[in-house]
Amino acid sequence: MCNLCEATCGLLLTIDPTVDGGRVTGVRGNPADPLSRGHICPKGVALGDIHADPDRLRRPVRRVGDGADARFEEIGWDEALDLVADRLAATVDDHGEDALAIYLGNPNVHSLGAMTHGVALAQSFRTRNKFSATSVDQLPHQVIGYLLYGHQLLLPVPDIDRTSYFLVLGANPMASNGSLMTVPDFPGRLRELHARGGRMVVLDPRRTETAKVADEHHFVRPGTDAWVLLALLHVLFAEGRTHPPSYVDGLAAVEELVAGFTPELAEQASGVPADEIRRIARDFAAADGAAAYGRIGVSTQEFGTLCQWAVQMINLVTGNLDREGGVLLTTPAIDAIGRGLIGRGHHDRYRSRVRQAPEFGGELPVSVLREEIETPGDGQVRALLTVAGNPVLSTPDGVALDRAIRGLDFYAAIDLYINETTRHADVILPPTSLLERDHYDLVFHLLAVRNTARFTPAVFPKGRDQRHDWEIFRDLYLRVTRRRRRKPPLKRRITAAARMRLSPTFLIGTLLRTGRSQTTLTELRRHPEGVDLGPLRPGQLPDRLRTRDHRIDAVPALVTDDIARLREQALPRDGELLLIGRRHQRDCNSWMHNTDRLTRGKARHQLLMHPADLDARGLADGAVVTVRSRVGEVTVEVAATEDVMPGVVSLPHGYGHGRAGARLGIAAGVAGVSINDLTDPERLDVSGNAALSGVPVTVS
Ligand SMILES: Nc1nc2c(c(=O)[nH]1)N[C@H]1C(S)=C(S)[C@@H](COP(=O)(O)OP(=O)(O)OC[C@H]3O[C@@H](n4cnc5c(=O)[nH]c(N)nc54)[C@H](O)[C@@H]3O)O[C@H]1N2
Ligand SMILES: Nc1nc2c(c(=O)[nH]1)N[C@H]1C(S)=C(S)[C@@H](COP(=O)(O)OP(=O)(O)OC[C@H]3O[C@@H](n4cnc5c(=O)[nH]c(N)nc54)[C@H](O)[C@@H]3O)O[C@H]1N2
Ligand code: SF4
Ligand SMILES: [Mo]
Repeated sequence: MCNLCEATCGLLLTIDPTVDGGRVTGVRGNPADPLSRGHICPKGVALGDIHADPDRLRRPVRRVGDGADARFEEIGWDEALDLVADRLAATVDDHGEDALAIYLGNPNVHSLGAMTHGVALAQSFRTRNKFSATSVDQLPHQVIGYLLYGHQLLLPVPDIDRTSYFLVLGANPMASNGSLMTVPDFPGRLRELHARGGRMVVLDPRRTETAKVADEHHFVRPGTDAWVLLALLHVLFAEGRTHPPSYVDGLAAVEELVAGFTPELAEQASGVPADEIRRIARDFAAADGAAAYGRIGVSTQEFGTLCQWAVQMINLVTGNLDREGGVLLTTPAIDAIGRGLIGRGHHDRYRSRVRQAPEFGGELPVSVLREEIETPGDGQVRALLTVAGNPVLSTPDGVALDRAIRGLDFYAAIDLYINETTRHADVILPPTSLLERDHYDLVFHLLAVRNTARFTPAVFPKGRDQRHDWEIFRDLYLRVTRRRRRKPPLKRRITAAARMRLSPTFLIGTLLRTGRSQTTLTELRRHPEGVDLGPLRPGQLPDRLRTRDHRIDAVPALVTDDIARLREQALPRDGELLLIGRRHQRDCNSWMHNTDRLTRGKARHQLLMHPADLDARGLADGAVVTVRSRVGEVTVEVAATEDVMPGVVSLPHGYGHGRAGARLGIAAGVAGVSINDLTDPERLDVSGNAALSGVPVTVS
């Protein structure tokens, strides 16, 4: 099973065992996989390249020297683990728990060991300064899951295999392969939807790969989706097209809240014609199974939480929640929610020291990390641990964060590579690669468009002198605890240490044997292609709600208060440009740009701009332009295209390798610039999620 994105495709590898202890010579999609049905994308083909990559770290390294003179030298595991444990323990003993910051990057959710052991290690540090990629991504979804359904990951999934109307905002599954909707073979599933007579409607400021295969695409001005979504609700209520389930409270209040949000107002704000909004609302309500879906384009904006609330409301008031062809909850073999492996979430139990930003689920918005490092005082961050992340490229104002990280007393990273962030680490601890470790997906079975269970045993034995990530987490936990002056209570320590010593695979076996799992590890080992547990099941609500009264409160205060803020939103001025991001099928967030297979051919990191906007500035296609925001500037080639809405420019996310140069094994022509040198850490949604989309910029 490929773990590079949320699609989790089943693969068939061909191995030549005679080269270097085993080399991948071929990668294909596995037609027998009950979820991915043979799908593969170019990144999956590159899995073997990661394994064989000479740039990939196999042993711990220690940084020697600073700045341009810095280099890394290999050291032994014991020395490296001792060094990291000494410094982490000393930091929290001398300066308090909050002096250590932890950042968990995206690949953690794609690693079994990170889920079973990494989260436990992070939680063993009692610091408030915990961060992750969540707050530059899907935090609004989690907040809404928590507020409406009582659990941050109780997120209904579009029933794409049976729906007849699929409304998509701010997502490009043709390139991303889906997110918070594990949907391998999106192109195939869309063809089937069309063959059934179904429709897909896309709202996006760019005519994306997904928009191009949709039945309808409407340009929407970045950051104004909330107007459109509230107007859709307005029409549904005004025309009596609602038939909500009985377990929902507060719908009269919702009707009142959206009363002023007419399609005409939405048109002014968003550019989507009022008549089209009315028609979409009617089509949606009339469809025999309809699903509204909004992903990071509508999460990473100033009204992300409001957007995600409205998306849920549209599904709910039209009777499409928990309905075949609408949006449904999964029933995975390991129910990580029901069994309490993932907590419900909590909000505003404490706030960040400098900006007073509220926590969610024990994490603070990563947009405050820089100021927590650089602002002196009690609780100032002095040491950092990152696991599988690259916040210098992936979080707002990367230039400032880069500087702040350089100023830390100590920084340790657990990562496969030296990247723009980990190059500042004092020590990097590299785990085994995916092909050397067992995998069971605890997260994405939970979000998949079909119920299946798949276990992937390690393809290659662990190399000599290598460690799995869970072993690194275990060893750090044991060593840090031993060194702490103030240790946790003995009983808790013994239980935690015993649990840290159990392998992830053992834990998966136990979880499958107990509970109400529909399969066992033995069966999954006999069927490496996976076991089919059937289509998603309707009729699970209100039983599965985790709210205290098993009802849905449709009007959580956090959301309704934000509607007032929306009314005050300044609409873009004429001539103003708004910056959005994009993903390409061959990109994998900020890594894998050192692989020839995924980067050969024409560079694809240009600034996309509408010809009319170029003309207005006397610029030509191919010119080198300077893009400026409140925060910073970048210089990049511009490409003219009518695929972006006038007034919108787009840069891909995950580029900007130039700052570290060829040292990362990335060719100069591939390096590009980082969109997050322009994004603004002051622009947050109410959830604390970064508003990465719709950043005002100038281009000259
Ligand atoms: N402007 C803008 N910013 C964005 C986004 C955007 O669309 N626009 N997207 C956001 C999103 S959705 C995300 S998820 C974040 C991603 O941001 P991050 O999670 O911070 O970064 P990644 O680029 O995913 O970097 C992952 C790192 O993990 C390492 N790695 C890979 N596999 C493993 C492993 O198994 N173990 C360990 N220990 N390390 C591993 C890789 O070498 C790489 O260095 O970026 C966010 N930032
Ligand atoms: N090939 C590839 N696949 C990936 C990744 C990758 O880096 N490369 N990353 C993975 C990760 S970590 C994630 S989280 C998922 C994300 O998966 P998706 O959510 O599908 O991500 P994007 O492709 O960035 O699509 C976001 C869309 O939102 C649009 N958009 C921007 N601003 C707005 C706005 O204000 N309103 C509306 N309506 N639309 C807007 C953009 O034009 C873009 O088309 O992809 C995953 N899959
Ligand atoms: S879509 Fe590509 S990267 Fe994602 S899981 Fe499938 S093969 Fe891997
Ligand atoms: Mo993400």
